[in-house]
Amino acid sequence: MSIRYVFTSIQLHVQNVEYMFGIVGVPIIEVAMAAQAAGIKYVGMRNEQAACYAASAIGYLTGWFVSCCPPAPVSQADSREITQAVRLLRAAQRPLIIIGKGAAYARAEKEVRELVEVTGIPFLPTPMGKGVLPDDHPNCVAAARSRSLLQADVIVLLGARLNWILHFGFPPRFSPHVKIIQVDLCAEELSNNVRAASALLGDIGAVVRQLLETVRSWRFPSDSQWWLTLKEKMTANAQISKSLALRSTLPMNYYTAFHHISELLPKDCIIVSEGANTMDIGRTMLLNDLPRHRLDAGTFGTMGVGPGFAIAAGVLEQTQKSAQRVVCIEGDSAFGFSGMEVETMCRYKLPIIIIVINNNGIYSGVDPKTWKEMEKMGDMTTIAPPVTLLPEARYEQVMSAFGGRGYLVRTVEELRSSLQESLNNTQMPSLLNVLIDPASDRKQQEFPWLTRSNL
Ligand SMILES: Cc1ncc(C[n+]2csc(CCOP(=O)(O)OP(=O)(O)O)c2C)c(N)n1
Ligand SMILES: [Mg+2]
Repeated sequence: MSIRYVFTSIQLHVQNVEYMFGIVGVPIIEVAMAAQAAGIKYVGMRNEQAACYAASAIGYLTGWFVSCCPPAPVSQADSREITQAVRLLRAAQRPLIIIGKGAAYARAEKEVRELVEVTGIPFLPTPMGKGVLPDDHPNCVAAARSRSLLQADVIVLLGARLNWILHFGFPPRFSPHVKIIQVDLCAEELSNNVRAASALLGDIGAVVRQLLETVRSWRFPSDSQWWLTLKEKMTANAQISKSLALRSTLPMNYYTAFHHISELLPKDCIIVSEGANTMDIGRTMLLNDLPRHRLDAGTFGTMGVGPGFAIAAGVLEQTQKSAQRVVCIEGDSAFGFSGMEVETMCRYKLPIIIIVINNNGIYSGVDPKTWKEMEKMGDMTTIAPPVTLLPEARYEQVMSAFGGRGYLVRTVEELRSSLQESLNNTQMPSLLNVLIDPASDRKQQEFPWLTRSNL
């Protein structure tokens, strides 16, 4: 083993690196061995891409980013900007706080909760901002997302980027007159896409504390027209989701599957998710109670992140005394990107439950009978709709191939019993292959412009 490799791994150890994810081959094997000898946990993955996703998730979950540098100074915003922000906030008719992943990264949950509870302003979490405050917090207006974005006149943006997830901050999803109070640690993000009415550069926790000190006892009235509008919309949307969730026809739809999953999931489990409908609907139906307990395809909507994220979370959970399950909810297409990482999960006996929401395709698919009929028509490369995947593929057998528990699920009863069994089985990972209606869709969207196909 070369001196250089040993030196590298010892350096990593000195820099507090605890985990290394990778794939070895000559001449890298020695690096992994030296890392192990230096006390670093080496997790052998099946694909470098998944290894990178796992490493990034470890950083996010543990708060360990660049420990080779001295701790970064906690920066505060310019006090004149704070005064301006509070002036805007106090004049707002329809204020909204958007809690982004940056607030989770900054571990600012205490300060953000105080801001929400002192001011009484409604809040909306971004996908990975979910859980900074619990999704069932009375000020959470996620169930009236479109309405709150469209009509808010002043938005406090806490560590969230105005990218496609937030429709770039543009009309028709936002009011053209909306005033953004933007809090971010990253100077380049300020006024990105929409010019901030107040740009607060600094650590989210520290800046929110500044806002709290200046806003003092001002409170947005809970009997305002804004709150009434939002509550009305939330009730109406909740009723639509509920009626879809309670349908008992088979195959299940997305809402029914998620309703039963959400009833059984422990509040403190880490939820990982990717897919299109699977991720979007799951986001609204599966509640988060704790910060940094949801990992999903987030900013870039990149498929393939799920298993790597789940492995990182699983490795961390495995070291806890009361290890919680990591629940990885995958669309059937999304699962295909990094599916071989199931072997990694089984090799290390990680506490992971994969739930594949299987609709035979990307957004939708066809049933086995239609597929057979299409096959009779000729060459499938010219006939099969590009979104389709093999109907009723047996993804659960990928798990059983490596010694984990695989379940084929068609009914609500099977879903509930297999999930319960998987939650009780702390020895091995499991995979539930949940066959849903290939034509199941999202409930009607008020603004389908980013999810609508041009077909
Ligand atoms: C790396 C990458 N390739 C392709 C895509 C395009 N894409 C968007 S969502 C998606 C998969 C959606 O299907 P599925 O995971 O089965 O979820 P469903 O909508 O069917 O529930 C794909 C391939 C992407 N987002 N990322
Ligand atoms: Mg699918």
